[in-house]
Amino acid sequence: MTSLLKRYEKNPILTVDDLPPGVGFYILNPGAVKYNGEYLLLVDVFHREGGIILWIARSKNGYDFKFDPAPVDWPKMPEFYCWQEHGCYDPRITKMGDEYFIFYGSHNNDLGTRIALVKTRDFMKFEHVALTSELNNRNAALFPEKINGMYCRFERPFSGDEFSPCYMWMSFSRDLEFWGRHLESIKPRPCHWDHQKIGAGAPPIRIKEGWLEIYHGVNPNCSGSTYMLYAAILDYKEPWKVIARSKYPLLFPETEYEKNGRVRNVVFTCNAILEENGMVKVYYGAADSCIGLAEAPLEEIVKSCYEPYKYTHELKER
Ligand code: M1P
Repeated sequence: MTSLLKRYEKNPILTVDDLPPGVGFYILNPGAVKYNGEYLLLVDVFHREGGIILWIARSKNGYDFKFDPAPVDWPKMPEFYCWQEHGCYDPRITKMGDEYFIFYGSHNNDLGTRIALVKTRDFMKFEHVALTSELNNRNAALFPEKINGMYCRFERPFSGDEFSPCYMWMSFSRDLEFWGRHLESIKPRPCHWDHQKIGAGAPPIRIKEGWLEIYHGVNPNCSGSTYMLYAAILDYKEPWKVIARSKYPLLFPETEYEKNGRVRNVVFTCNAILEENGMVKVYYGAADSCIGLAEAPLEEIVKSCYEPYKYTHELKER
């Protein structure tokens, strides 16, 4: 294995078999947070009745997780939006003060996805905040601090079909409902594996160099796409400015459970946790089917962002 992030030896840490029998088909892409002395994963579950629901799994040590007996009681979308939510997925959790804000993909089977926001203080009761985007936008991740007095987020609008090139934008808000002042942010890079489409992974983590963003980069191939994780460091005050960026993926599909499943060759994260000892825990969906954990020291992730690109195209004489 050559990924910089090292997989937990007992991966996958959760599969659909850890849910009560017969509930769902696949689990994936959890939001992750440390709350009240526990690690919580807010997990996407492809429910057998149709739609994607969210279900919490808890752990004392960050490695051994157990699902709650019942799914999350997710708040209903208010009728005045005239938007029917058939599924909620890819939750990204950001703590601000005593509240935890969760951006997620609000999915309508006929129309597609918009970004919605829910908040909680205790991971028991969840409160709707707003439907916050137009159609065909997702991968929203809220910064844990205001930037120039405004809430700030990554978002990932896309046009055309799911496979059209698209990338990360930032937007700003005074009230968490209406978002504007859109700015282009991290973009695909030619000649790298993140050259087709990219989207925010974890909400940014404050580090001494600025902000650490772990994002996914997608590379198309003749049997689908490969999803990999990369890192970028952003300027603290002007986070749309990329200071450094990992040249090589931090994690790419190498194991059986990442290469085979509902969607092949996917590693996809919604939250990373920086531990007090300097380790970064990345919880991720594998092949849109189960959940893995991979870790690395923050120092090494940062160093990888400043590494020169060593690729050389050597033409050998025959
Ligand atoms: O199937 C891989 C991923 O595809 C989508 O990601 P993106 O928005 O980058 O295209 C999402 O549906 C995600 O849930 C899924 O894991």
